[in-house]
Amino acid sequence: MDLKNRISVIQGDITKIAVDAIVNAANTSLMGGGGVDGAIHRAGGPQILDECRDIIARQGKCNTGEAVITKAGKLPADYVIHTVGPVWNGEKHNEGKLLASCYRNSLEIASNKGIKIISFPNISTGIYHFPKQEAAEIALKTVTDFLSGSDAIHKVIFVCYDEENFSIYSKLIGT
Ligand code: AR6
Repeated sequence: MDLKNRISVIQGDITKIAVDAIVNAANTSLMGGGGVDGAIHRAGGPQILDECRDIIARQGKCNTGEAVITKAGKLPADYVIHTVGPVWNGEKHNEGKLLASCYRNSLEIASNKGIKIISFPNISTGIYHFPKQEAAEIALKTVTDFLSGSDAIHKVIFVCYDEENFSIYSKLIGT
């Protein structure tokens, strides 16, 4: 399939999206928080937190740039992939590379699970203050590179909550 048809953008609430997996912008504790993380745990119910607790007990905290997978509880999606974005600090700590790792590691986990359709929020661009334009360029480049190297994942949907991100992604994707 044409790469262009495999990437799309919509504006909305990622907890409402019925796809194989949605991605959560979590923190290293995996114990929930504000923003999209809070919304996912609220809507998905306690099963997600229970699985996160088991993961932390097994491997310790989830480092920035890494990702783990749980079932999605009461959400319409089947799985939640939790990834930890970098806190923006003026690119002093490799934030760009770490953000790219979030997207790449999430896609890697998804393709290993046989997931075909995955939705991403705009990782790090809320409470973690990553500049939105730069974050969108990194997200799109990382996803494009991954999809062009593998047919395992059929479709990636960027779910933008705020108007500014939706407008940035729409321009970059050309819709
Ligand atoms: N659906 C889709 N996107 C959303 C939703 C939603 N329901 N709600 C917010 N967003 P943020 P971060 C967008 O702050 O910057 C948490 O406390 C939002 O507009 O959720 O990675 C975690 O526990 C923004 O564009 O995540 C961490 O401590 C994007 O999601 C910390 O926040 C990301 O904003 C992570 O900060």
